[in-house]
Amino acid sequence: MMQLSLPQFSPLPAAPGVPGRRPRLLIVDDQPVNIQALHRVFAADCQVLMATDGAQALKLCRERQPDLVLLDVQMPGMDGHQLCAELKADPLLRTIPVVFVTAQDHPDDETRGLDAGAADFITKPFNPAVVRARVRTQLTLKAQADLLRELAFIDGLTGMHNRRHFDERFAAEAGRAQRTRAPLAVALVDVDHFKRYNDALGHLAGDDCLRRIATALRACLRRPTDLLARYGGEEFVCLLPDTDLAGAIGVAQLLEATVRGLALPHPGQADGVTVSVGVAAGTKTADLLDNADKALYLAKAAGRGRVSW
Ligand code: GH3
Ligand code: MG
Ligand code: MG
Ligand code: MG
Repeated sequence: MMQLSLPQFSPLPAAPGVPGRRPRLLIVDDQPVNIQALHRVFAADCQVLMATDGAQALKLCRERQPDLVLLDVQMPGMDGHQLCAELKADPLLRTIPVVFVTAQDHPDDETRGLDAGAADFITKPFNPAVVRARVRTQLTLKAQADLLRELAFIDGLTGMHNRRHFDERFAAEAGRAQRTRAPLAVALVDVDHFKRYNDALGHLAGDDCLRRIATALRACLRRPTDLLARYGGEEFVCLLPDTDLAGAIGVAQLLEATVRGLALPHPGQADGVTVSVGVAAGTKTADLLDNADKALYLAKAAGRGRVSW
């Protein structure tokens, strides 16, 4: 068998998130020999995922969130254009750059690929150094875009996700809950009598109190898909995919007990700083936030420092 000697490549940028994490590439092609050829180009410094059809590729994208997809056009079943369109229609997957790698080099094919949302277009047979250079460009752009998104979606006081991020994730998870009939739950957490806290101890102490509560709440969540965000001033929101009402009430009770357990002194409450939590869950997601808000009102009216639904 012919031995391919690879030219010296310049390094690929580190993937965003964990420092030093190798970029994760997904190679999709119905011909294993084509996958192998691309695998050789990236195996040394990338984490390489492989799929031989569109459905398998879509599943891997959902489960593993690759940093970039190298995509063949002609495949039986779901072809490259269809897969690209699916990725671009999914709010959780649309930021993954798609680079077509194809034997079709007619301008019409290229235009069709770019119109479908592809970031770039490489024709086969490819030159390994050119493929790497193009992938490097796309990975750099993706890392910069991820960083900007991260900054735009983080709350400055607590370091947790902000309302804007929550709204995006809520819309995506609500759509998924309706499609899959898996229940979605939300818990609204509101600090009790926080105006009195500020009035007695000052705003800086209030800020510090919110940071401590945020850290404690964050430690309560167990699943990687659970989301905690700052919803507004002294309100936090917890989004729990695949969680029914009973499960969400359990999480909410843990949130309430954890803040109580901090035993932060409160100027007007003998048992310290407490939160009230309103919970709602279901597959009908249109009224979910409204219902959680109504439940929160019930918790307040019933005496605060408790969970209602
Ligand atoms: P309730 O138990 O009914 O929720 O009473 P509350 O006093 O917590 O509710 P209210 O909505 O009347 O007041 C919320 C207070 O939260 C007033 C506001 O100054 C304070 N707050 C909101 N955001 C911040 C913040 O970022 N830092 C500080 N220190 N205080 C904040
Ligand atoms: Mg093919
Ligand atoms: Mg409030
Ligand atoms: Mg409050």
